[in-house]
Amino acid sequence: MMMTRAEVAQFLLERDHFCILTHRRPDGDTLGTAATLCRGLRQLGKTAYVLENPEITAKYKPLLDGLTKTAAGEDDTLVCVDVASGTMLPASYSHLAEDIHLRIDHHGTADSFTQRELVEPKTGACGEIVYGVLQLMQVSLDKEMAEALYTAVSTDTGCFRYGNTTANTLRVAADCVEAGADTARLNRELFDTNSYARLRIQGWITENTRFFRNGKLALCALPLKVEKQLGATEDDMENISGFPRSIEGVCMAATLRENPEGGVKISVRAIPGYDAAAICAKFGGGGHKGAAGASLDKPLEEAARMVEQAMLSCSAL
Ligand SMILES: [Mn+2]
Repeated sequence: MMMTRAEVAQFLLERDHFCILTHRRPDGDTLGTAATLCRGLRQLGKTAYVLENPEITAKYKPLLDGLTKTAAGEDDTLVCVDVASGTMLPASYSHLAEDIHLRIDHHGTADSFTQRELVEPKTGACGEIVYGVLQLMQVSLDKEMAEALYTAVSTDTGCFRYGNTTANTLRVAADCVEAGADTARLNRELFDTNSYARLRIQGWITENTRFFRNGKLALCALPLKVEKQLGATEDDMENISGFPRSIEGVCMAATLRENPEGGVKISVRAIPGYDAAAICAKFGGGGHKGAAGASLDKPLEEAARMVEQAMLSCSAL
């Protein structure tokens, strides 16, 4: 059942015990939104926790200080945030998928899988939706809540640089500043800090990216053994596919990484006028025109040649 923000506010007000669920490989939006909702519900005198996500990385751990628990209670109302499908839940609590009472999300392509849903595909970050609901419930932002909310809206919009940034995103961010969020510190930690391993990976990509069509198309095939040699963890690799696209003149870039279990993960990034999803669709994947992904059960170099062909045939320019 699809619900409006007002109906969701009413639903939350009527209940007292909450457990909030986040998605696997959790990002700033799912975790920041969960922390915001949890703190907002507590401000109203309710019992609320975020279910511990085993895949949380060090960068985001402080957001959830004092907010987590390890198992959902019998009487808990289960709310998931920023979770596009049941398969997006961490394996350790995927069994809860069918019991979720409410899903708050902004993924338009998502399958409906919960009893009640508030989904706004045009909203830049899930945090904006939850903040809108909390405002209807007369919750007022405090500093901790504001820093969690700012983390949600800033990370999903690439620090307000991506096309999903709206006037509302910026208004929400302004509210966070007014409520005391230290946005300069958050921006430095979230967007202006690189691990040494990540910089070494970027160095390798810089040296080894191949260019086609006068440098408009780029492809980087990153062997797993290079990731290991340079000491990169998944945390260091977050959003790495955006890096070759950021090279001057590159309109569309594909990054290929080897899965430890075999096969290759393809991520394509593109600027307007190019279609990353069309490339990935050729390999059974999908996504948006600007960012898409696919998997290919081939050795790295063979996969690279196939992706190169797909990029050349899809781009007339
Ligand atoms: Mn999101």
